[in-house]
Amino acid sequence: MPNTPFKKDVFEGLNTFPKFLYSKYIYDKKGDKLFQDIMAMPSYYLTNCEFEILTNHVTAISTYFDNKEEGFDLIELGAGDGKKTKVLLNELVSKKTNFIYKPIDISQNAIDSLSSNLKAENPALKVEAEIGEYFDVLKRLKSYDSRKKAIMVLGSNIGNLLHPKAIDFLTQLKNAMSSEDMVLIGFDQKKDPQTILDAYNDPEGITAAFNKNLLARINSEMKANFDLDAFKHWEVYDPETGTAKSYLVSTKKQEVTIGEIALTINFEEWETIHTEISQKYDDKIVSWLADEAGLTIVDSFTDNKGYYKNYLFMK
Ligand code: AVI
Repeated sequence: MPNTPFKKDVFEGLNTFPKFLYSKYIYDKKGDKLFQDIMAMPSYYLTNCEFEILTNHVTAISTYFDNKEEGFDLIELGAGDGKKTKVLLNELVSKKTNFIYKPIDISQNAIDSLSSNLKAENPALKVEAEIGEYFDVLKRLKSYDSRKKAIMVLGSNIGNLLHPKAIDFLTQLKNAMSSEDMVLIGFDQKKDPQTILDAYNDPEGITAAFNKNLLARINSEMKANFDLDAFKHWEVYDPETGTAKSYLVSTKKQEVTIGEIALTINFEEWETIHTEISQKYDDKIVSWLADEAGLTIVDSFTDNKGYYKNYLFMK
């Protein structure tokens, strides 16, 4: 019987019709590396847009965060490699701000390399990293010390959640916040559908390898025999709902065995596994999500093209 959350989710997702797997399982060491490669692709505009926003609005954002005598904790959920956050960290350190940076990520690899990297680059910075899933961490956040919390969720990571889950996430964030706390969240915006498809379907096949890393992980961690070449990465975008969806499509009728969970799965030719959603937003959707969660939008910042927006919320 499946005895880990990953195994349980694989068992359930591949026994359901239509089949699905959760994108959070893409991120092992190789998945992290592939995501770094994605963020470096010019077609994956999200990274550069958010970098531009944080660079151009660093003074306004740090002024919102740093308005308390006793300082604050800067908590980042899903910290990744921290490239964008460094803009803000450098500004805060250069102003001798009283704060501790608390990056939180599901990936041990990401946290390890971020912590050593930050310490080397900026010895004056106080870092207290944690490993964990968003929802678990949010529960723990409540019991953090009583200083002001400035929370950041960058990279449009919220876009990997369906709206009900995103509302749940924002509600838990709100519940973990006190009246002076703030949260800055990145939301990728609706735009020319072609631009979005290009971001998730690069000709080099980096996104395909990233998506297929789910199968590679199942192969290596659960003694499975997925033939990665017999699946095709496929991206669709619905401009009406703003939802981009990733699939792995079986290019032939095939049988796959997953030894560790004693599961044999049959795929018809062109049968799909849905693997990820990457939601795109506009102001209306973000205000609706905020209302549902009991959060208020205090300010928002965008890039020159209006491709991406960071919204600042309080409760
Ligand atoms: C992490 N997340 C916000 C990325 C996204 O844009 O949905 C993951 C990703 N999937 C394909 N490319 C990047």
